[in-house]
Amino acid sequence: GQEKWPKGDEKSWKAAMRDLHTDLPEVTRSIVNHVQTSLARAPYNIDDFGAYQAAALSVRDNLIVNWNATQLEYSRKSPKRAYYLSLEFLMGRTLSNALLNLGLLDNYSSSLSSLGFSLEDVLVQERDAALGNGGLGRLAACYLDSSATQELPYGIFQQLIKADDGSQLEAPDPWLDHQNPWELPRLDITYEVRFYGNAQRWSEGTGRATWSGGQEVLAVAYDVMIPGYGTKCTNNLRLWESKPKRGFDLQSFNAGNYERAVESSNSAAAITSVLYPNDHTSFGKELRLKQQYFWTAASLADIMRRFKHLEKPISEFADYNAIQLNDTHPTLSIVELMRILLDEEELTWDNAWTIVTNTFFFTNHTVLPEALEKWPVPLMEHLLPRHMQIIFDIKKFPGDREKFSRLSLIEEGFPKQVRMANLAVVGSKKVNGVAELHSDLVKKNLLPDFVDFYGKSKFGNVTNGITPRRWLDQCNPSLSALITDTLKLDRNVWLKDLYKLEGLVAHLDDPQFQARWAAVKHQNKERLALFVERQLGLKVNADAMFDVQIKRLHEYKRQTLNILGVIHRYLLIKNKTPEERKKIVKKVVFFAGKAAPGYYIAKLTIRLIVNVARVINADPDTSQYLSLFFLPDYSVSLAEILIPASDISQHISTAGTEASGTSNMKFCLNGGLLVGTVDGANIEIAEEVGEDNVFFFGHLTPDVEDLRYQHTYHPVPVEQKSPALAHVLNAVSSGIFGGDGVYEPLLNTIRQGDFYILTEDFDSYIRALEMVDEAYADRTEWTKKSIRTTAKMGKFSSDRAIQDYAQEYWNVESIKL
Ligand code: GPK
Repeated sequence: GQEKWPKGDEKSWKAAMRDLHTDLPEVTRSIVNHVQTSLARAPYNIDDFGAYQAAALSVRDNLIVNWNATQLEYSRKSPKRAYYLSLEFLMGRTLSNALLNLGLLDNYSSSLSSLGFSLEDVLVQERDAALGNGGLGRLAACYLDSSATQELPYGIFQQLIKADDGSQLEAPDPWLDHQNPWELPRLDITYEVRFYGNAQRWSEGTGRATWSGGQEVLAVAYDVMIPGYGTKCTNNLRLWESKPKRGFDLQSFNAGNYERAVESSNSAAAITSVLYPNDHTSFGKELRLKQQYFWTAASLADIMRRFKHLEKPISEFADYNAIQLNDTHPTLSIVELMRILLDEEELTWDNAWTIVTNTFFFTNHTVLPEALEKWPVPLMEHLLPRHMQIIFDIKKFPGDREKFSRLSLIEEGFPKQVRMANLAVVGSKKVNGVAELHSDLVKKNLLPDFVDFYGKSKFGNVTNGITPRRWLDQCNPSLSALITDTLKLDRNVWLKDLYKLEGLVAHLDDPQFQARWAAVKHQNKERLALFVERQLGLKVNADAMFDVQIKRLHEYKRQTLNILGVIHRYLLIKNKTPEERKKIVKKVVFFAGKAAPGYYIAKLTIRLIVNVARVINADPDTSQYLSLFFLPDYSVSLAEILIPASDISQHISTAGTEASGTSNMKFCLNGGLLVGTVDGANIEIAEEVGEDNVFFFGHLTPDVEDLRYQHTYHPVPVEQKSPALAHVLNAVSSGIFGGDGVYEPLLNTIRQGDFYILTEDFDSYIRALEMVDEAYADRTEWTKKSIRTTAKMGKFSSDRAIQDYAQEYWNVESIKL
C-alpha cells in the first residue's frame, strides 16, 4: 500500500472524525479513533500497516471486554482450573482469528473498505507470532482455541535461501519490531525467580531446606487474550519476560566499572530473549535449563497466588488445579511445587507428594531418543541446588524400593544425568501419548518398567486434534461456505461439532456438488500459484496435481525419500519420447520447512531440494510435466495458503517414529489426500476415511527394528535391494544437480546404516505414487475421495481432544458466561 500512501477515502475519514453523532458504524469510528489517538497519526494518512494496527487495537477493545468478564466469572465461581504449561506456542496471526471468533468479520471488512482498505490486504500486514518450532508448539495453539471455545522474546528464526548455493541462512525473527497489540503487559504482576545460591537442609528427616543467595531475576507477565468461537469466553495465555531485579549494580557503576554494572542486567534479560530453534533434540545448554525453570517457576508462583485467594486449605490444591505438561520441557514445575509445599508451606513430604501427584499430567510427544531430555547433575546442582536435593529425595521414595529403583530418575555415567521423562512420569497422575500407535509404543518400548510398577491405568492416549476454525473456515473460506450451503446448517453449528461434516456423504454423487467442490480446490491452487509468482517470480501450473510436504526438516520425516522420488520421476520423464510424455500426469511438488541451524544433514537436504528444483524447472523436456518448489520461511501463515491447495500431501516418516503428525489432519480436512506410512495419526485417519482413500506404503513398525539389525550385521548394497534407488543416488553423485560432491554425506546416510530404512521403502513408495497418478486420472472419482475424506474428519477436531483431556484427565467443567 506504500505507493498509494496516504491512502483512504477522504470523505469517509472526515465524516468519521467529525464527531460521535455521525451515523457511521461504530466499528468505523473506533478504527478512526485509534488512528488519531493510539497511533497518533494524522487522519487518512496511513498505509495498510497503519490500518492493520488501528483495526487490531479496535478489535482488542472488544476482546478486553469479554476477557474481563470471563476472568471475573472465574474468580466469582472458583472452578477447578486447567493450566497448559508449554515452552512453545506457535500462534500465527491473530487478527483474522479474533474477528472470526468474535463474529465481527463482516463488520470490519465493510468498515475498512469504507475507509479505502481491503480486509485481505490489511490482514497480511500482521507478522506471525512464531513462539514455537513445529507440531508441538502448534498443537498448544490449537488447544488454546478449543479451550476457550468450550478457557518477548524473539520467535523462531527467519529462513532465507542463499542465492548462490541454495543453502539455508538464518536471520533473526523481526516479529517484535513493532509493538504487538495482542499482548497486554502486566507490569504489576511480577515474581522473583532465584538461580544458583545455597540450599541448606533443616534438621534431618523433615525433608525441608532453605534456599538463598545466588541471582534473583524478575518475571513480568504479558497476557494474550484467547477468544473462544461463538462464545464470550475469552481465556488467557500468560507469557513471561525476564527482567533484572535491580536495574544495574550501582556500586560497580560508581567504581567506574560500567561493563560489570550492566552485566547482571544483561544476563537477566537474556533468559527469555531467544527460542531455541531445535526440534526433537536436547542439548544440555545452561541457558535452556534457565528458561525452563524461569517459565515454570513464574507460572507456579502465579498459580499458587491465585489459589491462596480462594482461602482454601492447601490440602485441597489438586481439587482446584490441574497442570498439563507439554512434553518434558516444563517438568521442573513438579519439583518446584514440591519445594513450595515443603519449604514454604511446611507440609510433610507425604502430604506434599500426594498433592503434586494429583495435580500434574504429562504428555509425551516422541519416542526418538535424541529428544528425551536429560540434565547433567552437576549443572542442576549449580543452577538449582534445592531442586537437585528434592530429586534425590524423590529417588529414595516410596514403599517398594527395589522395584522403584528400576525407574531410575538418574542415569549413571560421567556426568550423571537427570532423566526428565522419568521424573515427569513419577510426578504425574496420568501420562499420555498423542495417537493410538504412539501411546502403545510409549507403554511397550519407552516406559515398560513404569507400566509394570504403576499398572496400565496410569497410561492413556489422547489423539491430537486441530482447530477447524483456523484450519478450515479461516484458511479456506470458499470450502467453508460450500459446506455450510450443502449441509444447510449454520457454520457455527458444524464448526463446533465437526462430526456434522458426515452430512456431506449424502451429496457425494451429486454432480453439481462435485463440480463446486473441484472448483474450490482449483481456486485455492490458483491462489497458491499467485502467491508463488509474487514471492519467487516463478510460474506455477494450477492445472497440474499439487503434491505438498511441509514440516520441520528431520531425517525421520524423510524429506530425502520425497526428493529422491522426485528425481526418479524426472529421470523417467526425461527418458520418454515426446509422444509417451503426453500420458504423464502433470505434477507440481512443493516443499517447505526449517532445519535446525546445527543440523547438518537436514540443511544438506534443503540444499539438494533447491538445486534439483533449479535444474528440473529449467529443463524444457520435462518442465511442463514436473516442477518443484522449495518455499522459504515456512510459517503458520504459509501453511494456511498451502494446505487448502493440495491434492496430495506426504506424511512418510519411518514407521513408528512420527508420534502423531497434525498437518496430515489439516490436509484431509481441506479435501487433500494422503500418501503416507502406517504411522502416527495416519492410521486413525485411514480408519475414519477408509483405507481406499489413503495411499499407504512401506514397512510396518514391528519390522523396522529387524531391518536395522540386518543393515548393521548383514549389509546388502543398495544396488541389490533397490536398483531404482541406486540409479537415483548415482545420478545425484554424478553431479547433474551440481554441488561438486557436497551431497555425498547425505547420500551416505542411505548407503551406510540407512537408519531410517529408505532403501527398504523406496520401491513401495514409488508404487504408491503411481497409484496416486492412476487415481488422479479419474477426476470424478478423485473428487469423491476428496469429499469423503473431509466428511470423515470429525474426530480430529481439537475440541474433541480438549474434551478428552478435560473429562478423563483434568476433571474440569465448562463455565457458562
Ligand atoms: C514432538 F518431541 C517432539 C518435539 O520436540 N517437537 C515436536 O513438534 C511433535 N513434536 C511430533 O513430532 C508430532 O508427531 C506430533 O504431532 C506433535 O509433536 C504434537 O503432538
